[in-house]
Amino acid sequence: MIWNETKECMSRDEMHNLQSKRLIKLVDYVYHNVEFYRKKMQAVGLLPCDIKAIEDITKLPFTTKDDLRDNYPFGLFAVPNSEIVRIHASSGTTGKATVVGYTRRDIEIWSECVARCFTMAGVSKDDIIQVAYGYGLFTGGLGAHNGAEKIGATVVPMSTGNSKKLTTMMVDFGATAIACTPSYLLHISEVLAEEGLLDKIKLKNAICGAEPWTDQMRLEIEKRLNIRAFDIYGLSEIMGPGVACDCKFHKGLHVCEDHFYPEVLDTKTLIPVADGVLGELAFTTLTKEGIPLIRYRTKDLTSIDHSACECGRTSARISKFKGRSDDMLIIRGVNVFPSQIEAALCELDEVTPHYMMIVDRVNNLDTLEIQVELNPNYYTDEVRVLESLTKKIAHTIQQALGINAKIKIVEPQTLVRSQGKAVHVIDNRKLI
Ligand code: DLL
Repeated sequence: MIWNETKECMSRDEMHNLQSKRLIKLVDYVYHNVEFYRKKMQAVGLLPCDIKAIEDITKLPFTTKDDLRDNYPFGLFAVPNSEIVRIHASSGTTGKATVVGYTRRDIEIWSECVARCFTMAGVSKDDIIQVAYGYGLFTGGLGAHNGAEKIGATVVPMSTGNSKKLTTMMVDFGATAIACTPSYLLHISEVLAEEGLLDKIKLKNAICGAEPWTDQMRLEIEKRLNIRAFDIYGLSEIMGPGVACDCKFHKGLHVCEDHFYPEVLDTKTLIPVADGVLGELAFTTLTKEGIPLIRYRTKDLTSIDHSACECGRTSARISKFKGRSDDMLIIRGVNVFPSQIEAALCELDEVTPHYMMIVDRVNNLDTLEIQVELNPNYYTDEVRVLESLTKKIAHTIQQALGINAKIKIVEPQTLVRSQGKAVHVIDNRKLI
């Protein structure tokens, strides 16, 4: 089976040859089946025969989310609709939805990749796994579901929407694994604590993704639930969850690079950067039939490492994501990622990692307010204690971000809990 250890341990040379072979086939495939790519290649005088090895990938033009939107809904599909067995789509909150179509073989490969990731995260056929990503057009639910079934685990398709039912079933069914967003798992840990169920669960592993989260947040979740948590990455345009996942050493996410060729690009020149240098991640789908994408710019910021991992896997690893280039806020000229606040708050026992950033502009000056929730164990309404805690948080945030922020401490359970991707920023400047 493709998702077992053997396949992942192919040598770098073997991987290189496989990627080259697959890229040559892919370019020929898109040239003859997708008008968009044929025109793009013709525009730069490129023919399929010009691509002879994986290194030639840099000759090919990039693809962006706008290209998907401009060709909405099916314009980039490489097969007739009769070959497509499933459609997924992104939410489209900032424009038209981006639509992706899968052939039967695409679904099989997707399941294999998720199975590989879940195996890396310690899930086996003996596990009972609650899938608490949303089922529907979002790829999280069905993607995780198919991968877990492929391993032979017992899948409980919870989806999102009812945390109490989830925690009750977690206890009653003896669930040993869960797949959901990290922010939702943090919330689940609170519900379990409130209901006095923490010592009744059998949970061992969590596979969390779909949004950026820090190592500090991972350690917090692991401590609260006494489990091991793993980071799974993916995006609907490329496949869904299962593009990459971290192993028990947590030193970067192993990319399923026999199917998704990763490049990290300088954000200004778009030239691939060396290992270890931060840049924008781009993927080429080496085996996808439904909607193959060439050099798709993800906007996700990471670095790449091609050295072998302590776990023995030889696949390239991408560093944990700081965020997307379009998540980065510029506040008073300083670049700020919401994940920096999460990391800073995890250092403080008095507060929870829940937070909300409110960015505004007053008299042409950017202002930042950070609402932070008090840890219920430290609950106090003594003004002096709160004042000194506010100062302590402000200092920690100042050290982490390099700018001052107004800290507003709010009562436990005040900030909205998300069941899918968490929203941490209200940027009122966009409305001005
Ligand atoms: O979020 C697919 C997914 C589902 C991945 C479940 C993992 C688990 P989209 O809705 O298309 O697909 O959003 C993709 O989410 O470009 C990243 O910005 C972000 N993202 C996904 N996984 C991670 C992660 C799914 N582990 C976008 N860390 C991506 C940081 C992530 N960001």
